[in-house]
Amino acid sequence: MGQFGEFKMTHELPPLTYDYNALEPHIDEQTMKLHHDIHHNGYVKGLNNAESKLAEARKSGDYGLVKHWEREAAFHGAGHFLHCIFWENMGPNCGGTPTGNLSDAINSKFGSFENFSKHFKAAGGAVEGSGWVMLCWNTEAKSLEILTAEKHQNLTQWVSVPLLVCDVWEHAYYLNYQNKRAAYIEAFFNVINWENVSKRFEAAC
Ligand code: MN3
Repeated sequence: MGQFGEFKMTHELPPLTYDYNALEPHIDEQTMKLHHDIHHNGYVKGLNNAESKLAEARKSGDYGLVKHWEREAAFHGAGHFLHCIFWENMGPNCGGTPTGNLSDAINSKFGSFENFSKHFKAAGGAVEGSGWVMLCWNTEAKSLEILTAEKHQNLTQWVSVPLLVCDVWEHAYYLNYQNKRAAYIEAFFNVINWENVSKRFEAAC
């Protein structure tokens, strides 16, 4: 790292905790492999690069490119952290419906699980271009919310903690579902690890 040897590359691609083919037939092996190893890894590299450039700027006092690197940190950082949640939100032999406090909170906010899933699927289908649909916990309002993101970092309520995130970039589904994003989101519900979502909910609220 030359003169900036004190900077540590802190972000790493986390390994999947299940096989690339474990989510078949809902999400295919090749999509998982490309998505995790290539796409997600690109965000890890991009975030580390942006953070190293910002560290250099602090050291040199030259903030001429600060706007650019802050934008890069937002895009790649949001991309990295959302994918970390996404992989853990899914699993083999999952799907079904939530239980316990999360189930109660979903029923209380949305009326029923069915109402929640209709809203979530519609919002995911309506994301313009590349983005995400998420179930979040708003830490100020103390309330569950369905929010969407364009790219990774645009559109949000800043105080929200993502609990369940669904990647609706074309790289998440195009090999298997082509243009049928709705069919992919429908299939995503068969691999949701509600235990992981519940764990995130209990930690956030
Ligand atoms: Mn992705």
